[in-house]
Amino acid sequence: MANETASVAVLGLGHGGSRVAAGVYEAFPLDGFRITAADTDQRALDSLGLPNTVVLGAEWAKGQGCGGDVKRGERAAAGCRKQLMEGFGSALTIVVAGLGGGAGSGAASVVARAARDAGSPIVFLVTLPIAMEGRARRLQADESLRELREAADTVIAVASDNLFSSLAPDTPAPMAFATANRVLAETVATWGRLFLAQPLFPIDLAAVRSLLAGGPMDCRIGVTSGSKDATPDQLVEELKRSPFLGGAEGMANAESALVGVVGGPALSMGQLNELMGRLDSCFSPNARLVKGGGTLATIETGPQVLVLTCRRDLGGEGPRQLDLFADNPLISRGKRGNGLLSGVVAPKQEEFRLVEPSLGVFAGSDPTKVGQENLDIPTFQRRGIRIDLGTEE
Ligand SMILES: Nc1nc2c(ncn2[C@@H]2O[C@H](COP(=O)(O)OP(=O)(O)OP(=O)(O)O)[C@@H](O)[C@H]2O)c(=O)[nH]1
Ligand SMILES: [Mg+2]
Repeated sequence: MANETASVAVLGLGHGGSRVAAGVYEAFPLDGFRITAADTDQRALDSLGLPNTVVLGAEWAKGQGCGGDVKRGERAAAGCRKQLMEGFGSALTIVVAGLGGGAGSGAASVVARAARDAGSPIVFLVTLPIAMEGRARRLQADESLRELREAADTVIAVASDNLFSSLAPDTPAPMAFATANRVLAETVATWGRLFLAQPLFPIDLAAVRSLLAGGPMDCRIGVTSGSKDATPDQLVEELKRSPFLGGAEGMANAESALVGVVGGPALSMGQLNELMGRLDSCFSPNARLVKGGGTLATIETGPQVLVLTCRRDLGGEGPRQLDLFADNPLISRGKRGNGLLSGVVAPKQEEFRLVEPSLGVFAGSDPTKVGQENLDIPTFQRRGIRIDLGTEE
């Protein structure tokens, strides 16, 4: 964790992400956050009242949205890489975007690759569309998420459905999004504060990454607003009502979780201990908890709690069964015959994609050369041998 002289960069991408960034700016003005919003849509950006905005692809996107075209979003962001990277010197960059559209999704992958190349600490907090936005949008968001996870290792994806299922059906639509934006802004702010705080016990990105490792995770977030004089029990009750969390069940079902508490300078070890004890009891004894706690001089409210729960995402259907033998004429199955393995469905081993010649762990070491050949590069790559995977004529 950094100290109070450090800053945290918040970067909102696309319309949804920018609105969350604006929410952080409005609600947490003193926190040492460096807040920027970037979108191709100039009017949407102008309506936010943020001092730092980046109009992506201004020369050719003409200040318009991308109409859900991720490639346009990517192209627009690629031309503004420098501006998007301006906060990379901070202790942490937190990127927020709603996946499923064009600008935010496209820009997120550009920013992820830029941060990876620069070695900058970065967290992505992204939302997945609500079911009623349609299957096409959801599939597009899934694809954007897959790409993002390839380029970045700290990606927290929360399902907007979790939020909307916790609201009354007669909640007006604008209020529903306003609630989402408020909760996401509080999450970003508490997350940033945890990284800026004087640690009572520290939390770092490696610990967060360890929660997200091991396959796609179904993540939920819960946050409290820091009401003054709230008792530990009241804070836990407030946390359970946090709309993205899924209530007490959301915590009880978690396989692992981050539990962070950040308070003002008066927060004592005793208070922290009591609060952590109450929070512990919300989780299964088998859940792996990563904890952090600290204080920040700028906090005048009561302690704020942030919880990120993780559970392996089985896509709601359990592990998918793949037919290993579908295209193998030597093995008959189903109506094709009565072979020994007839009807067998077995899991399929993923195939490694062939990559550019790579030095792998030998990168940066002195090459072992014989003549012109670098023996640190695998032979099949060095000699350009094509491996017959049985997929080409
Ligand atoms: N939290 C939040 N999510 C939003 C909001 N508006 C849209 N979303 C979600 O974010 C997803 C992407 O929408 P936008 O952010 O409007 O899209 P964009 O990135 O601006 O992309 P284009 O408009 O296609 O250029 C949507 O499918 C919604 O699920 C909002 O105000 N708040
Ligand atoms: Mg837009």
